[in-house]
Amino acid sequence: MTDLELYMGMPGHAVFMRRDRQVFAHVHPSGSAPMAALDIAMPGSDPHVPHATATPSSITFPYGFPQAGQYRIFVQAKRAGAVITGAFDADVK
Ligand SMILES: [Cu+2]
Repeated sequence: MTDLELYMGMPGHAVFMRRDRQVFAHVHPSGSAPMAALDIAMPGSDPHVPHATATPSSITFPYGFPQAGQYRIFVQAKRAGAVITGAFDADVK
């Protein structure tokens, strides 16, 4: 894939959400602290400030599921000017 573009300052965004909504994480390819934690550490900072201007040809999202359960994972990226969204299900044992 060579047409990835930065979207909101990042190559991609992923949300991991357990079906009962007790677990929620917004993750970027570079890894991500919870936004609430970032805001405490760096008040007013925007986690979507880009770390790099070059977009990679593929993106991965580092995430360790903290608890078992049924998860839905949403991924957003921008390709050739269009934002694409994918939804995936994961059964974490
Ligand atoms: Cu994001």
